[in-house]
Amino acid sequence: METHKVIIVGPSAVGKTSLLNRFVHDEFVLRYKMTIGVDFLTKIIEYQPSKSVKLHIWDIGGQERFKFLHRSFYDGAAGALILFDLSRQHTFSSMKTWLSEMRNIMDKEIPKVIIGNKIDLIPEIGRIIEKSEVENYAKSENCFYMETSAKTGENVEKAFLELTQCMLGNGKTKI
Ligand code: G3D
Ligand code: MG
Repeated sequence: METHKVIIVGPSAVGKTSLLNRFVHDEFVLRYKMTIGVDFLTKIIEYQPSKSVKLHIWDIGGQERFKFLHRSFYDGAAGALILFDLSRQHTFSSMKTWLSEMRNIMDKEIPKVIIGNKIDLIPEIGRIIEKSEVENYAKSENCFYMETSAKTGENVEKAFLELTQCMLGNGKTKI
């Protein structure tokens, strides 16, 4: 089976590890220990009826602060999820920094999905970042935009599916 490397990036505490655990193990674990080092998990995804690939999904872990280590993290990645936290305004701008840094480090363009995570908190706290603003930004960066909750599982599978279909050129090859 084909294997592709996918990376999950973004500022600290936006839910990267939670999203990965929700997708791979279908669980939400409260009180994560801070992830130490770079870790990856594997999951097989059916991206078209009877067509599957294996994803190696890398979690930047607690190394968000040690940006000089990033090159090997990005090496060979076929797609990326870039997260921010819908409940914390400043994570939207740090996510933008992440994206531009990623473009500087990587020598080729790869499919990217921007994720606004923690959508489950919106009914409680309201929208603090305009959806249209994020959508416009994503469009200008040639990225998809999706909103997820690692807590409830909303859109988590969809986000990985969207990215995988993008990576494998689904749509372009359809007749
Ligand atoms: P990170 O890997 O990006 O650093 P984590 O983020 O996955 O460690 O998550 C950081 C905190 O956000 C955790 O809370 C986690 O439970 C919470 N979280 C992650 N995803 C969601 C979500 O979709 N909804 C809500 N409501 N919370 C989420 P603690 O309190 O353990 O720091
Ligand atoms: Mg983490």
